[in-house]
Amino acid sequence: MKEKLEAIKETALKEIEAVSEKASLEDIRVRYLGKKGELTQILRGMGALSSEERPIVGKLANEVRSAIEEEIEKISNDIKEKEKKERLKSEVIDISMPGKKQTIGKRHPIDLTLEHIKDIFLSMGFSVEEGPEVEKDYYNFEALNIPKDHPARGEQDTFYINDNLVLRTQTSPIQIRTMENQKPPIKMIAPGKVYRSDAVDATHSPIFYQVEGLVIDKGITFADLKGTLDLFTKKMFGDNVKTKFRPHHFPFTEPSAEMDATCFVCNGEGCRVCKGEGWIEILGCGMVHPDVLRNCGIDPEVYSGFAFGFGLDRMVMQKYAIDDIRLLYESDMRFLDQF
Ligand code: 2U9
Repeated sequence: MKEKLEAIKETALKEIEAVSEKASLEDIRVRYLGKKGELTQILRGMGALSSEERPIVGKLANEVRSAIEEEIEKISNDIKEKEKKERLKSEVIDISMPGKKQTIGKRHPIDLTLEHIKDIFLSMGFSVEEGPEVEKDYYNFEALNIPKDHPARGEQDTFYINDNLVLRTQTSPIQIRTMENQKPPIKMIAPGKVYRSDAVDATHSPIFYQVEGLVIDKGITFADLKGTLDLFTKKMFGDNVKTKFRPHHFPFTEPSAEMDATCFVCNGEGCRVCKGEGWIEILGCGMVHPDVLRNCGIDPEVYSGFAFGFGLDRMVMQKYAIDDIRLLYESDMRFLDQF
């Protein structure tokens, strides 16, 4: 029996030493030390031994068990250590590798300019109003005196959601909604995104920004319009800038005008920004049409008002001498970093 125990010890230790995976160690442990293991079988057969032999064989069997257990423990630790080393090796951080640059965003020139415009009008007592970008046909066109056969209603200009809903082509519906909900006096600007089914080129984008304004009160005249818009232009482009008004036509204002300002770059001399003209076109404006007031439940015999509107993108492009509107929508940090 002694020889058998020695033989078990020798083969078990050899097998354990050759193992390189934890699972195989467990197999060996079960095979030798488990309930039906080889060593256990021997211990079970000890009853047949003489009383002299039993303690000697028992002691030896325990030594063999301890030797096998210790070897399993040792190899198991070796395997763990090896795995840990391999893991650390694979997780090593190469500190010589360049890191990922964390770029911080910037305020967009449209946003910066809009904030400036809002500040100017807020300082003049205007409120800033907002409205939906998906708008009822009535608010976008009908209430503004834009008849069914007006070119602006053609499919080529307007994104229709259905017969009654459009993507707003102007921010004017915000003024209509404000007039419906508030009693005069009203002094408001309506900035926001508008949509037109235009092909993209250097001066056109299907999405652009407008800022419109509206003042309604008793006794408002064209002189109020001129004074307000001249002051706005001076605050926006500089005190030296002069304005002039040319007659124009809009369905929602009567009379209507377009306002030009002397070029803030060359002071009216003629340069690249004003294309040699000395003047730059700033905005459209006019006295709110009596029919538009009536549509909103405001009596044109009691109240009058003026309105104006301009493309914010175009104003940004004028202010920063940008010659392509696409630059404002490409999110190219090389462009945006300049503001
Ligand atoms: C109501 C009454 C009147 C808003 C106005 C303009 C003139 C105008 C265009 C300039 C270039 C828009 O970006 S653009 O295409 N706008 O010239 N807009 S008066 O008049 C209104 C608005 C609402 C109730």
